[in-house]
Amino acid sequence: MSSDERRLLIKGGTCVNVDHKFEADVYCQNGLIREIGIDLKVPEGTRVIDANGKFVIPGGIDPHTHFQLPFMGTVAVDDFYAGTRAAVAGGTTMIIDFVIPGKGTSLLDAYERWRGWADEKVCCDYSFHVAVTWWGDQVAREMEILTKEKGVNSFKMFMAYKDVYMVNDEEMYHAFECCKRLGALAQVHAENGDLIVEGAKKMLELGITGPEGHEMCRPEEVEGEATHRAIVIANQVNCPLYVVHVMSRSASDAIRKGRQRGCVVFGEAIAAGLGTDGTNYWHKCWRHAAGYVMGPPLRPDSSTPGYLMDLLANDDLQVTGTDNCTFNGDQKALGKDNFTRIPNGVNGVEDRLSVIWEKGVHSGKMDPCRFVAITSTTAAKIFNIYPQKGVIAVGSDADLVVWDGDATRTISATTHHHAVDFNIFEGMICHGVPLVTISQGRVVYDHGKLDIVRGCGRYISRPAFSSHVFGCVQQRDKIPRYEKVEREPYTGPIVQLPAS
Ligand code: URQ
Ligand code: ZN
Ligand code: ZN
Repeated sequence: MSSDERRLLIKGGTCVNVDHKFEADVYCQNGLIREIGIDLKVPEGTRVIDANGKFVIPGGIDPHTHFQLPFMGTVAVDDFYAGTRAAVAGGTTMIIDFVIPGKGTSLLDAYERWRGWADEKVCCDYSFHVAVTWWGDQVAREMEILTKEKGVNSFKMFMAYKDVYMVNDEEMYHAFECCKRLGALAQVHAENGDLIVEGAKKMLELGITGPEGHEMCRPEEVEGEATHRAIVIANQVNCPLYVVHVMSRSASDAIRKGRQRGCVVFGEAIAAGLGTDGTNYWHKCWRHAAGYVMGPPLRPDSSTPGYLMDLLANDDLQVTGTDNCTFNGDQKALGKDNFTRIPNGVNGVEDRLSVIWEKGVHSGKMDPCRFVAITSTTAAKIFNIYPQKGVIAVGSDADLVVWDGDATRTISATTHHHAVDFNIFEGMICHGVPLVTISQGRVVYDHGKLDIVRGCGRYISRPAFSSHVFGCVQQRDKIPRYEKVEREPYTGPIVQLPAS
């Protein structure tokens, strides 16, 4: 692409960073933000984007996707091309996906396999978390290589999906110790996997095979208990913790209480949990109900989405993602007679920003600066790619969105850019519309028209020891937590035990 086309002036907008809003033009060249100011003079041939009366925000960062995940006997239908296509159409310019090795297999081999899938397809920048689905010396060794040589600074442990991804408390303890030593963030899928198995048996014995059984077998206390347990285990090893897809009052309250007592824990809400709820599992249409099946389930308490948004507004929850892991109707139908076989996962990557603007900013719960924090900046800080990403600043990547906070759009599978044939937000009207998405200084989406290049996204390495995460952790290690009591030896009587 000629250098002229890589010269871009976003003119007349209201720029929004996490700390303030300001009127300014933004000049970008060759993928970076070069100048920010009023009435900028720019070189001939610069492409001008009119942002008058609109916001200019940092491109969204979605820290939780599963594109083309092989899962429950099939493969998620949004692959790295369709998934990142949907992302940029919705104003997201970076995603962080998950490498998930099978139990007993190499984390490094899985990382290389996932890189092969993604690099040739992504339309925007991306990175990978890596899942730890088993424990042993090899895992520790490979975690070190991934952290020091592959730019991975986050590892996810599943407390659910028994016999598939699930690790037990002892394995999680050792994985947390390793994360802490490496300066990597420990992430958890927090549900009690043993209770889920028993709960599912109970449902099926009662003849409850439909999607309603999916929620009833794992009610929110099953998520809340595991969330609390993960926070305690992480705190015992002084390891920072990130709880993915917080779906309930119980889990979010465990995080809020953990933070209040000084634990270093971050909570991630997802678009699905903020924009819809678990009453859909009781819908009479099986395909509709199955379309909402994900883990942890959406909650039937219809006040939950508003509650989670309130917590995001006041920083009791910190980040939003989507957990985008999509399956068509014929794939969901693998579980038509048994809900435990319905591939778990829903959409979100295209609609996250509009759903959160509608439910968070248009509702008056938060301002545009907080919106930018929870959709971009905080994720950049947590995953240690700030200020390269997540801010409108000179020298930062030119990942930007011209955002119309007043316009509305109606969400539908008939118009979305996903590969999947279903949208959990079908028919929802949202204030907050991306007009222009700019990725690496290129216009990739312009008033409904995509201009993407398959494979042009970059893998973004993420250094260890993010100060936003580890800022106080290392100091805590210097403070003695345990001290021995010096005392005279005991010389009294000792009971004689039978010689067994
Ligand atoms: O559990 C996850 O995050 C992955 C396997 C996606 N599926 C889901 O239901 N959340
Ligand atoms: Zn999960
Ligand atoms: Zn997930």
